[in-house]
Amino acid sequence: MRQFLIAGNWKMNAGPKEAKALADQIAESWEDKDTNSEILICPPFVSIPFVVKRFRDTGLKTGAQNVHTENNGAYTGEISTEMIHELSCEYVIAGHSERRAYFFETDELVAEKAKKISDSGLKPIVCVGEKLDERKNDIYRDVVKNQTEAVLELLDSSDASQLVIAYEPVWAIGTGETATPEQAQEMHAFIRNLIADEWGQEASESVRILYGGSMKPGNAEELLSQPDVDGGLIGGASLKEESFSEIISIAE
Ligand code: 3PY
Repeated sequence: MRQFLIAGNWKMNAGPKEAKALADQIAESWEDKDTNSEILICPPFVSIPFVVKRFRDTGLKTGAQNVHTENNGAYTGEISTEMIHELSCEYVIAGHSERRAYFFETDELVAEKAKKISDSGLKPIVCVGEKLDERKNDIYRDVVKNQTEAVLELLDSSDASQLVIAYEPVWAIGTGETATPEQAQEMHAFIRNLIADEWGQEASESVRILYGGSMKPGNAEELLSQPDVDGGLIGGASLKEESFSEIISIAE
């Protein structure tokens, strides 16, 4: 039985002041919740310490949105897994489509990041997903296959229970569009089959596959009820306590 992971990706939103206030609201509403899901927030780097501090002893978790593959050195502007570890984060997102699009991250680099995250004892949330033209041209399965297999080749089946994959169709990010539950389930099952082919059935059953791309209270129930959807990576709706809390309740 896979535990749901409900993860908020704040992207480049919520600097320290706003993050403190939002973390406070989330932690307060969490006090009355009785949930079996794992709840995670990934703030911008500068806000991580404030969210970690507020979430201490609550069971709520904090993660980072990106990482470099080296431990330290002359990489101006970058952050290492060791630094993220030191902040008491548990997860790191790798290969969000915005990083693939605006920072030219390739499948190979994303896989290297996932390997580095995993080797350092943190848990990778690897984002995969096709663009609109790739869906229209019916090559979306090939795109997601290449993205996923690059990661499966560098990691191995012993990493399965720590690995999270987020299927985020790019055409559903920041557009208000969402994949239908059937489209999401088809792709989640497809990804799980790729894992089974590479690592075996048992390992494939322990990898959590999240849906991302405009998940909100209005569509969360249908998406989360699909058999291969193990939670959500939530953008805009995680920046509002009410909508994030509502998704957490729906996940129950
Ligand atoms: C979104 O929901 O917009 C996301 O990109 C989540 O990562």
